[in-house]
Amino acid sequence: MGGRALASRKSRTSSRTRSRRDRQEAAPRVGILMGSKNDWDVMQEAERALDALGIASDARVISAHRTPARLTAFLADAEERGIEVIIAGAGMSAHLAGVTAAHTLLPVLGVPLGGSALNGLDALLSTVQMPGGIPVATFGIGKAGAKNAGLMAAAILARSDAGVRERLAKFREAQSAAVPERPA
Ligand code: RP5
Repeated sequence: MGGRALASRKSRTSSRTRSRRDRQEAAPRVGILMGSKNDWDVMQEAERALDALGIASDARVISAHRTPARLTAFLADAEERGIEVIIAGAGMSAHLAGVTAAHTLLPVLGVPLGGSALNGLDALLSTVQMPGGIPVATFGIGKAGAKNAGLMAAAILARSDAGVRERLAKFREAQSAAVPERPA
């Protein structure tokens, strides 16, 4: 093969390798599921927390009740696609986190959402009262819960990823530094 042809083949190969590597680096490690598109305003807090720590996530509207087939399809190859933790937020009679946990061995972090006649107490109890054998780690109702679920997902990843651990430590330092010593 001539020099030019070889060079062009090398460059094609290296750009193929590069784009494959780029895709791998950007591959989502956390799935953020929510029962309705109306949950996004709250669940975005989880995405923001992960984003700030350089962790790619994949947000999907998937309801345990309204789109059960979409849930099983998402979970069928989630691990294979590189998902390591799943955050599931739902309101009312919230079964999303529990049904998700039933279909995967990945850790599932449940976020109960407000907005119902019972202000999220229904979702909190539905999410937290799992029968023994299928665990869901349950967070607070609403935005603080979604944010903390994102941070907990990061803490889980940090156990085997020094870069995430370092960014998490820096986030904590910056958070402490931003708290004034006096109220005014
Ligand atoms: C749940 O029911 C969803 O997670 C949402 O919080 C709640 C109401 O859904 P929409 O009627 O607003 O779509 O499944």
